[in-house]
Amino acid sequence: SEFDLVIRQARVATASDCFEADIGIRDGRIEALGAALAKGRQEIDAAGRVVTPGGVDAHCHLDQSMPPPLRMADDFESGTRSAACGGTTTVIPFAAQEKGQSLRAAVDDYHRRAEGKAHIDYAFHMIVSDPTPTVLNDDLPSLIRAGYTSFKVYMTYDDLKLDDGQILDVLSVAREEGAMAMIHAENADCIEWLSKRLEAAGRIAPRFHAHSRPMLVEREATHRAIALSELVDVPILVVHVSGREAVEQIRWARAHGLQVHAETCPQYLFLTAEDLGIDDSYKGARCVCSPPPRDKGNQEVIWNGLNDGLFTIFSSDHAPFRFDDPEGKKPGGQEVPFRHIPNGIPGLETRLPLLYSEGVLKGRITLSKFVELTSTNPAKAYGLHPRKGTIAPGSDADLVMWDEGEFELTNARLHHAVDYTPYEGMKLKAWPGLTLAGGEVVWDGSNFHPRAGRGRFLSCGTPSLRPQSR
Ligand code: DUC
Ligand code: ZN
Ligand code: ZN
Ligand code: ZN
Repeated sequence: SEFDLVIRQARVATASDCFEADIGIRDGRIEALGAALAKGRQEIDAAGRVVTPGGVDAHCHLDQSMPPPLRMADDFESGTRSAACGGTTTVIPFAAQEKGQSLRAAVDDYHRRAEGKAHIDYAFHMIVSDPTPTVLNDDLPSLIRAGYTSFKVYMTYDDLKLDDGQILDVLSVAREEGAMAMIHAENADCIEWLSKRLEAAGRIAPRFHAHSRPMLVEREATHRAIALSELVDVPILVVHVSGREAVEQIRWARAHGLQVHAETCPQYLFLTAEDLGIDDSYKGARCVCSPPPRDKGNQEVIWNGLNDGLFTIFSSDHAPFRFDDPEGKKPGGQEVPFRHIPNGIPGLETRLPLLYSEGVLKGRITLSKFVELTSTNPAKAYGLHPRKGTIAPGSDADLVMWDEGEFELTNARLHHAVDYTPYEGMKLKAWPGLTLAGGEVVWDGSNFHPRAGRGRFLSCGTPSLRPQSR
């Protein structure tokens, strides 16, 4: 029978191959790949154009509860809109447990936040902030079995952080149930001690955020996270790795045969600590995130790690706060000391074009490596492969067709609800010219095609990343 849609003569790129093929789509799935496929009711000519699997953004924050007056700018509607226009077709944001709240209540709460709003498919990681006996013995194991097969733990942030004993407890559950544990590795006490000293000395401008979290703070916590994972004998994934010192710890772990996966993000390739300010201007608040961006030398270390297999996943860590807003970077309308600036920068829509343009088209990584880092590996790590993360018969018809040319990255181009992009003015050589989600056009290169509720909740299976060899 007839295809719903045929994409003709695409340069199909997967994590393992690049080849020319027609892509036949029916009922939202890829049904056939091959030469001269039969006609479709709709046809798209992709001659000479690269087609990649839709991006899987496995680290983003949407509509996550914040202490008042703070509020995230993007909910599941605007966040998934922005993602789709940047070539991402699956997001995995967080269902964050608050202290005193049951983990189940947290998951239910985030389902309600997403219900009927998402333009693309979504799953959830849990954030475990209160590992009570009930959470450890009942909620966490049963939620993992119910399709929430990953969770994040924090070593810093007062309202989220776990101590080492608590981390060992939750890692034991991950081992028992085969879940993927993501770890935010920064030493909370060092940050607290440095922050107090800086504040006492009147050093409160946004740029001092970077001084309060130097690389050793991340290096020590990364090493400790690795040791905890070794003790429990369970793989971990170290999220948002910012530079050389954490990378050295991860290389050390791999050399000792430990299963440590690593994620990095665009801010560690394209921003430096100078973007937090070279003087006491408040503008730098826009780039306050944790860990902070480092320097040019560290950007090169991250590029090398992307190319040589150190990194498993490239995510945005989209954490959307408006700059000129009492709910955002100016809490209550005030320019506040760096400690009170909400952490995070937007990046859902810019993640793929930045890496494609600056990585693939500048020869720093191959096209297959791009697909692996942005789509295939995140799908595998969180149990969504091969439904997501590849172009193959039976996979969802989540695809991106790339335009090459001159694209100035400006916030006016973007579809999030944030009032800035940290990458304003960058000249890129590529941008998604078409995004298909479940076989439907959501982005055609000029226009967004909304259908809130098109995105479905994805129950995650067992993580299926291959063991690391280096
Ligand atoms: N750091 C985090 O740990 N989460 C959200 C944003 C940020 O900067
Ligand atoms: Zn984090
Ligand atoms: Zn994050
Ligand atoms: Zn259109």
